[in-house]
Amino acid sequence: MNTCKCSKAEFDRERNETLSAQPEGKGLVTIEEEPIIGETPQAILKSWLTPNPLFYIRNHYTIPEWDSDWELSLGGHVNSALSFTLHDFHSFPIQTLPVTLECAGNNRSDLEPQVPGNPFQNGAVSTAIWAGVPLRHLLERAGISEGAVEVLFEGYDAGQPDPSVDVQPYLRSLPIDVAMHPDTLLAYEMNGEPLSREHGYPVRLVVPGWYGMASVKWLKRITVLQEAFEGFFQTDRYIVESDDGEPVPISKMHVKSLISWPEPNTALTVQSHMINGMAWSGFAHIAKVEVSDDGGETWNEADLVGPRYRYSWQQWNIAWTPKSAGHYTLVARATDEDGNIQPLETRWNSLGYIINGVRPVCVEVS
Ligand SMILES: Nc1nc2c(c(=O)[nH]1)N[C@H]1C(S)=C(S)[C@@H](COP(=O)(O)O)O[C@H]1N2
Ligand SMILES: [Mo]
Repeated sequence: MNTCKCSKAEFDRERNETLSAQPEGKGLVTIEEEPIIGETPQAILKSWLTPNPLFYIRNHYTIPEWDSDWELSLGGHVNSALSFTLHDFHSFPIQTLPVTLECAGNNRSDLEPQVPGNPFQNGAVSTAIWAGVPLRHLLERAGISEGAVEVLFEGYDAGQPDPSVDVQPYLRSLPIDVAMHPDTLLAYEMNGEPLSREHGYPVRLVVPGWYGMASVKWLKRITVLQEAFEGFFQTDRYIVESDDGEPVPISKMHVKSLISWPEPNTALTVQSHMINGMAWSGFAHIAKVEVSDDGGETWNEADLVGPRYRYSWQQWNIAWTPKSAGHYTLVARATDEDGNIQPLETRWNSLGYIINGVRPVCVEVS
């Protein structure tokens, strides 16, 4: 397990560095100004849904500019190429779905040794009720031709993903079966509001259960492919190495939990406290969450509370009364209904993805 960031000075320095970049009154903790990247302050969340202004933002490039006549084109290996205006989108029946998005690099700052990349703490995960049109309706209208294997999504945003690489749009593909899944959405609303510019206005992809990189924002073009796509964001990024050194693309979110309260280094007294947090998995419902106050020696099962949906995180809480004054290391670990258990240790990888090992929260009880 990661060692606790137990020294108050060490912890304060870390947090102040991030918070000092945060404009007064704004909720998101800024990681980068341009392109905008910010994480959710989990401790102030009072609800299961993340309010839109507190939903984490992860952009690779500057937010693209809009003219009024946006259109989404759908072509490639289809019977008839089509294009859709926002008006066309509103003519399809609306589908709503609560979905948790987690950036593959969430908790990167916990990795030891450190790796380059956005130094997220635990805030690059948020939940919204998305509304839009299942992608399959558009694909069915165009008609997928024989031999198609993937669907490629292009955003309006573009730039150099790395100084050594040419300017290119944000491009990601999905296997046909995922693209045709009834829950894969082309979303135009988030928590009942039109998508904001930060989150992909006017229409974005939402791929439930997958890490956030799959949910392409500011959609411009959808292309049905006869071959697997091998772009930068699928071959140079969003991959981890398997045990035999093979690159494996990242897809579903691994089982994970976070402690929303208490925050690290909270000063508590010897009385009953309600520890609470969130747990999620891209593979299945959360089956249980266990909490330990001794760094993982002994565990107690928490209550699963609040709404329970397939693709959104699960709230949990547990009453805890410390036996005496002293120093405690609180940890939570989640298990999903497929039997996946959140590991005690993250599998270190050089790009810093899938950081789902339990995260100790040290508290002082007096
Ligand atoms: N067009 C486009 N789509 C994108 C990105 C991007 O940079 N450009 N970032 C991806 C990544 S890495 C994540 S984690 C999610 C973040 O979505 P959010 O900013 O709405 O939280 O968007 C994904 N979709
Ligand atoms: Mo991400």
